[in-house]
Amino acid sequence: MPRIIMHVDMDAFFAAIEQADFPEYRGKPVIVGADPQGGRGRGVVSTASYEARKFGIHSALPISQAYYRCPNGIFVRPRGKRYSEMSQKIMQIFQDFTPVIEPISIDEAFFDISGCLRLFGSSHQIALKLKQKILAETKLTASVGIAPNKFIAKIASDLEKPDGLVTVKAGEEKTFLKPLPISKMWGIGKKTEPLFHRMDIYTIGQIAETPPDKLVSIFGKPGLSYWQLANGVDNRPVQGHNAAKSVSHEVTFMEDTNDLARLEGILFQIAENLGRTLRKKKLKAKTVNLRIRLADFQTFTRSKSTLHHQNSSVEIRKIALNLLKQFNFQGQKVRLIGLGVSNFNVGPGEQMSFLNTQNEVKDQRIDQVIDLIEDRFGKGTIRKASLLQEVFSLYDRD
Ligand code: TTP
Ligand code: MG
Repeated sequence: MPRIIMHVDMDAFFAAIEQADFPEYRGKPVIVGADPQGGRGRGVVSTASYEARKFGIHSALPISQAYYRCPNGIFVRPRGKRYSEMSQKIMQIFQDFTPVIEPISIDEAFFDISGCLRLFGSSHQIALKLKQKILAETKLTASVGIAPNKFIAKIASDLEKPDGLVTVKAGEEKTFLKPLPISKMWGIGKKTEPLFHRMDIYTIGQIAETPPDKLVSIFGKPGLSYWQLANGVDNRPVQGHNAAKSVSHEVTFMEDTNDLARLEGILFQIAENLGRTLRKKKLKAKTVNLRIRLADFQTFTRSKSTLHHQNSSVEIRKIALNLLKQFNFQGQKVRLIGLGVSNFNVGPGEQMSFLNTQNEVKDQRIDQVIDLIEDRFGKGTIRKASLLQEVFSLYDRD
């Protein structure tokens, strides 16, 4: 069954909030960022309204340049608290549609809507409903991309901005990607792009047609990802905010052992439990990880991924025993043995149920999303988020 992934990204987020809060700014070029100081200001543009983009103003442009390009524009300092508040409000609206959302920055998130079509008809209708709800509750517009995977959904949401809605159906992935410039690909930035150009490759379609081993010989391991993405293949699951990343269990021996039958017996038991846990949580895993610590404390992990996600104890056991068989004990005894599974997808039953459940559950989930956003900001795991934090602390006018 092909998945249906939705990517939502707010339009000109900070600037649109300014226009929503101050009606006199609507329809006008609004530039959020540093103080232009009559063209002598330092610092950069955070974002610009679409009216301002017509003057060539965009995120990260020096504010002096922005002033030069549009001296009559409305220049405002960022109001970080207000933008966070609106971000939370939007994430809350997303929550009304699905519990499985993956926020990836202050104004965008992925959902997996594979399980919810029965309730709402089509993915197109779901997207329209979501956009309407966002507009009604925040006076902001969002752009939506719908596709069989994350990579294409993200590209699709960007294509018809602002207020866009682009759907790519299963089977149409390659045709959709073919004419697009390589700069649209994840992972291809200013350094990698010229390498492709040197190979006379300018479109994603051309990457798809290049033999993968050639790409690997030039770009290393990422070469294979480029090739897979270019061919419309991307199996990454939408990671719900409370999704565990792995489940594992390990045993440390009182006395080091080289009794293979005993090691096998332990793996057998752990595999049984892991499979049961996965099935209970309606999760499937793609990767099985065997961990072994030898008598001299050297610790090794050996992993094997299956073609498909699975939650069978038998399958986990088989893979674990195979990994054990191939392991080089270096003539040493074993101190610790562990087994785990990772690389989950969420089972279809769990993916989407429109959340008309108790408010309590909903509130809990919203809290978790907020925690997640804050976690991510704090740790700076997301480039944009950490950048935002800097912007906030520098220019916040609250
Ligand atoms: P984006 O979603 O990249 O941009 P946007 O929402 O302003 O415009 P678009 O319609 O193209 O999606 O970023 C979200 C917010 O993050 C943006 O409103 C301001 C902030 N931001 C910065 O402060 N600096 C930056 O360099 C970028 C890219 C974003
Ligand atoms: Mg945006």
